[in-house]
Amino acid sequence: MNKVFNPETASHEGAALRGDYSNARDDFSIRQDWSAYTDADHALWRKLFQRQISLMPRYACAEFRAGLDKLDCADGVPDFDKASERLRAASGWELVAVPGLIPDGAFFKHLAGRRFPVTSWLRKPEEVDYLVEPDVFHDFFGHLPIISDPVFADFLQLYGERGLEAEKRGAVKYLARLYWYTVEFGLIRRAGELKAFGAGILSSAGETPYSVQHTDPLRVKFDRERIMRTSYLIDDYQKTYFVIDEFDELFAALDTLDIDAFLKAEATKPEIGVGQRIETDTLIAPNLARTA
Ligand code: HBI
Ligand code: FE
Repeated sequence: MNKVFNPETASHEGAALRGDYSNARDDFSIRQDWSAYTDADHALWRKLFQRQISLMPRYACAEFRAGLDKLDCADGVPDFDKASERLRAASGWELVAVPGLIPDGAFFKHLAGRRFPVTSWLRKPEEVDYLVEPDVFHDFFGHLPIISDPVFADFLQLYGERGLEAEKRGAVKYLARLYWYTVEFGLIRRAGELKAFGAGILSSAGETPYSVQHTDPLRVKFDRERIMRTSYLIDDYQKTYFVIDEFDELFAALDTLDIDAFLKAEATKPEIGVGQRIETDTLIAPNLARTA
């Protein structure tokens, strides 16, 4: 998610834990306080979980599904300490609880240390279908499963490292686009079929089938420079998705990125709009919709 952190406008209404940065440590982490979740929270989690899990066999990549199995989180809002143990065993990552969006620098530092910041509060029942800021369902269900894949896990750590570097050079905006179109809204092609791995897709009941099957959005073969020049929407389904074939492509894209060279050459070219197609795009067709 890519909204600028602003404690002045951070929401204080609603569930006990929402948007309360007052107890946050210097690194913006907090204690999860699992006992504060209500029965209604756990019931809402199960409802969200059941709706998404039914979509996963058809729309999520195998690595995401394997990671989700390991996290064992069907029964209610998960206990972060137990989940950290499982993630540590799978790929050497853990999670830290945060009150919501945190500043870029703090976010990058956690990723560079193989800690994924997970928002602790859960949306309200009237928000089941739509939320602009991340909550615990988006962060946990959407992000954590794929982090148990070793290649993706290393890519995300490297993103944190390169993010810290980008911050010093005033290039966070371009790194954030790479994150948006991969970690949040990435698709992968497997045996000619599109599957999703992005957290923004896989935590959304509507965007999960939309991203893979709908004929409206553009699907473009992964292209680092192209993505870093493309703006994005935070409050609607994406108009463009980028497609990889292997998670190694993500790691390599960051590993070989020369931030200064990008700023000098690519960043001076015109910005590419959401849903805009350019000449060099390799387009990829959606999966044909079949009845389940
Ligand atoms: N904070 N909790 C949280 N989650 C995010 O996804 C997040 C963030 N802060 C900054 C941020 N994302 C992005 O702007 C960076 O990836 C650039
Ligand atoms: Fe996210």
